This record gives sequence, C-alpha cells and structure tokens, in this order.
Amino acid sequence: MVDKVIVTAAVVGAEVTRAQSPHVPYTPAEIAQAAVDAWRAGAAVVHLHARWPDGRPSQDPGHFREIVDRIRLAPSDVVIQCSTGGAVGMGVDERLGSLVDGAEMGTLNLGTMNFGDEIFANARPDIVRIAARLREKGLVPECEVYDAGMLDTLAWLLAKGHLAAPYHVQFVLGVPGGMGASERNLRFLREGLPEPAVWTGAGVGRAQLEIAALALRMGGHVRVGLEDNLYLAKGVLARGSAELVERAVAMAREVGREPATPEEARALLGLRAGVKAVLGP
Ligand code: KMH
Ligand code: ZN
Repeated sequence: MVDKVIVTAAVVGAEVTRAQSPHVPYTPAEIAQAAVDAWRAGAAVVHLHARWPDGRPSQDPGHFREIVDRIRLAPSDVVIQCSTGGAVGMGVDERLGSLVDGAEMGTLNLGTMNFGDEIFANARPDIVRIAARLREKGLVPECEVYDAGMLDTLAWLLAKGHLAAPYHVQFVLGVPGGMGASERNLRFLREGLPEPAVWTGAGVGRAQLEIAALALRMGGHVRVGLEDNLYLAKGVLARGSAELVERAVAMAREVGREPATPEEARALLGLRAGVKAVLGP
C-alpha cells in the first residue's frame, strides 16, 4: 500500500500581514477561498485562524463560522482544524471562540514560550482547560510542540488523563524563542514521542522546505502555508498557500508518498468520518 502523507495547509496565521505579502487572506471569504484552493492542490487538513477586516487577528466565532460555512459550501470535505492559539496576548476565553460547529480538530499549545519578542502564554491550567473544551466538543486535539519540554507536558497530560487518544502532534520548528529548525532537533523530538503517535513537521520561514523534506523522509506528515512561510523561493512570494501545498505534494511523490485524501486523513487521525453527510449528495 502506498504510504500516505497528510498535508496540512496553514493558510493565514495570526502574524503575517499584507504589508509583507499582498497574498495574505484577511476576510472570511478570502480565508475560505485560500483553504479551498489548498485542498484542491492536495491538502487534506486546513489549519484556520481568522482576521478582522483590517488584518488584526480574530478569534471571533462569527468569523470562524463564516469561514467554515464557506468551505463546506464550496463544497469541500477538507478536515477543518481551528486554532485555539490565536495570537499572543489573547486570553483563553477569547482563544476558545474559534471552536465553532463544523470544526473537527482544535490546536492545543503545550507550553509558554518566547514568541519573537513577545510571550505566548500557555500556563498548565489553561492547557488543561483547552484540552477539556476540545474533549467536550468531540474535537481531536493537535498538540503544538515548539520545544523539547513540551513533550514532557504531553506525557503529563496523558498520565493525568487530561488527554487521550486520538490526538495528533505538530512539531513547529524555527519560531524565534522555540527550538531551531534542524534535522537534529526534529529527530530528537520524534524519538521523544509516546508511541504510537501521528506527527507532522512544520518549519517557519525558509526552513519550511527543509522540515517538509525531512518529515517526508522520516515518515511524518507535513504542514505548509502562508502562516509559517510567505516565499516559494528566495525573493519569490508564494501567490497563496496552494502553491506551497503543490510543492509539498510534488516533494512527497519524489519519495514515493501520495497525499492523503481528507477521508484517509480522518482515518489516520482518528476522526469521525461523515463530512460527506454534511455536504449532502
Ligand atoms: N499565533 C501563535 C501565537 C495555534 O494556531 O494554535 C500561535 C499559533 C498556534 O498559531
Ligand atoms: Zn496557527
């Protein structure tokens, strides 16, 4: 059987701006279109943030509802993952606003860290609270790991019963303040995973390509998109996350792996099947 790779598209994030690239989507319609384009290019999962019309990060449920509805109306059966990380400085109540009906996964950030010149706060009681909300809503957590100690927090959450399978682990490498994007770091983190765990590698900035290539060779899954990286090549802006997905799909095929469909990704991630029912005939 061909080894399947889940390609996740992180289409907007909270940090990148139109001043950096005119291709960063802001409105719900633009974000949904970017997600659908990424799905058409081969992404099985979309990682969603939202923005206010002026580009400020938003965790407003109305924005997320509109994005999710537009994706489903496309119609698209892509797996929808909403960020509970939001942006630095947001409180937990605000961050939880993204978990609207139709979401299938939610992120769970596993620790406090420097995030550029700011602090991304994830106190342990807040992590437990977000994990509980994900469980109540029947959403599969994607555990965001930026540094080695966060794997110990993962083990603690599992031991205390705050987290249980199915869950997914995302290694985000190259955030200034987190672990650097290197092969040594990715291998070290993967060795520290509880078994069995489905994991994805994401590299920030120019490391996106290198981490994707490594993760593909190491049997992991990949995340690409404008949230983490605006460039297709040195000095060449990607015109959207779909271009970055296309490249990840081509890289996967070069090492003998095929992109998973959303339904295949649901099976790998332990998600309920059945979005087809939502989409109708
Ligand atoms: N914007 C970052 C501070 C997540 O989506 O859960 C957090 C982030 C992680 O993007
Ligand atoms: Zn994010």
